[in-house]
Amino acid sequence: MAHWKIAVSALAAALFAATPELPSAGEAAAAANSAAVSIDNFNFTPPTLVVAPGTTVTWTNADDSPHTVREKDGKFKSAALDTDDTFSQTFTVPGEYEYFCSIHPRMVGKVVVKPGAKMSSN
Ligand SMILES: [Cu+2]
Repeated sequence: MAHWKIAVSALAAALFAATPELPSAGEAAAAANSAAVSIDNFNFTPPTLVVAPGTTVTWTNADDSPHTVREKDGKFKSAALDTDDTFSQTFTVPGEYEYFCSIHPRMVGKVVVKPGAKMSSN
């Protein structure tokens, strides 16, 4: 894991070196801070999403059934999402945010906000 992060950092540094205007690594990370969760077949995918603080997460309902995204303590909640509707939430405070679908409470997911987390598309 540590080696992977070093490799990514090195790659990022190489990319920045080739760019005329050199953003700091922090600025580059902030600019890229978005992530997606799909709601499909009564599942949140990925079920656990790890993001850096400042990331905007967008849920998209790919199901024919309506779903919601509701944090277990009510920190955020969407309206009912019909097919192809989206809901976005920006996470600034590190922590673990467990959420569920209030229409189908067995549908659960989690967003983990962790400083230094790299963008992940899986
Ligand atoms: Cu649902």
